[in-house]
Amino acid sequence: MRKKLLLAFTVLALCFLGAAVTSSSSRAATPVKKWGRLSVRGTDIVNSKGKKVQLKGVSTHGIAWFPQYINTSCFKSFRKMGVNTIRLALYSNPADGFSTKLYGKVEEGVRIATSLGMYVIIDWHVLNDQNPKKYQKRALKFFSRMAKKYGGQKNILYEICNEPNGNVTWDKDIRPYANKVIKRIRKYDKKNIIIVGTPTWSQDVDIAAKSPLKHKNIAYALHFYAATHKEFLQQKLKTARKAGLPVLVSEFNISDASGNGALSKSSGKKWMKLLKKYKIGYVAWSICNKAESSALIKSSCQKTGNIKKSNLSKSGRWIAGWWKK
Ligand code: IDC
Repeated sequence: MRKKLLLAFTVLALCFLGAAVTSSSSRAATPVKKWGRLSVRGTDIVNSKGKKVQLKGVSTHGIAWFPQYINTSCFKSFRKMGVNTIRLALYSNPADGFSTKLYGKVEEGVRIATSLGMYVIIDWHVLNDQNPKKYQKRALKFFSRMAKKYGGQKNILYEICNEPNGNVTWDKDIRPYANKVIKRIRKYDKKNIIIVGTPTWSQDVDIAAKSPLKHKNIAYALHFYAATHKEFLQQKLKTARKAGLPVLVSEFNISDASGNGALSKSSGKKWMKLLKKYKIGYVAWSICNKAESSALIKSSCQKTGNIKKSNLSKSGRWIAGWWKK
């Protein structure tokens, strides 16, 4: 009799404990639960209730090079630090690792971010291929596949050309490319935000502002590396905003533009203040431990999950200081 009572008591106690644990983990609403589907209204990105929100994200490095960071524990550790968005960078240039075999990796990343209630940016990472038109056919196929799969989800953003550069113009190249890709995505996904890169490594938002696209829920990319890009680029942002352009900083670091070199915290601080003033979201480059100063993880750290603040590099720690502000 005593034994039975003890058993019943233990079972009951375990049930209580279980309930307490589940309710405490589900009590902390995920970013997507809190904000729902995002959209663009005027110059701002707003949540499902129309309130301005500021995305705080981290970008993978090229997923051909650092696929190991695409795992639940890794994304979760960034969420814990205050990150609400993951960007998955798929370089579109074969010399930079592009392969259709990586589509599965992108999808794995989307699945993980979704299960964690995080926003996810699917980034077609045009860089050394310069002109997004170069692999336009491939981009159309890629985004058809993604939009068909994820068009019904609330947490998806598409970035259709990371950084056009070289002899590429907004009117001749990027705008026509964007119109084609946006039209294709909108066949399957009527609402989620599409981010469009701008000329000169996604710096010329002032030029895009002169002839913006006619579609809804479009944001324009501004990328900065604070040790290189200072007042000159901030001025472009101000000009674009004045003209009514919705801008998102879908990539930045406080290193120099090579992704390496000395950090500039003072320039970084000016940027952060400006972004806060406008409530512009920002996504840090990049989740890896490569020996370059823009890597967010210390190069001595071999962990690919359960990342703590103490595992972050100098740039990582500085940037992480803004995530909970
Ligand atoms: C850099 C990586 C570097 C890699 C190189 C490949 O940090 O390890 O060897 O790409 O070309 C960007 C790009 C981003 C760059 C980054 C730093 O979007 O792909 O990553 N950067 O150069 N724009 C400005 C800087």
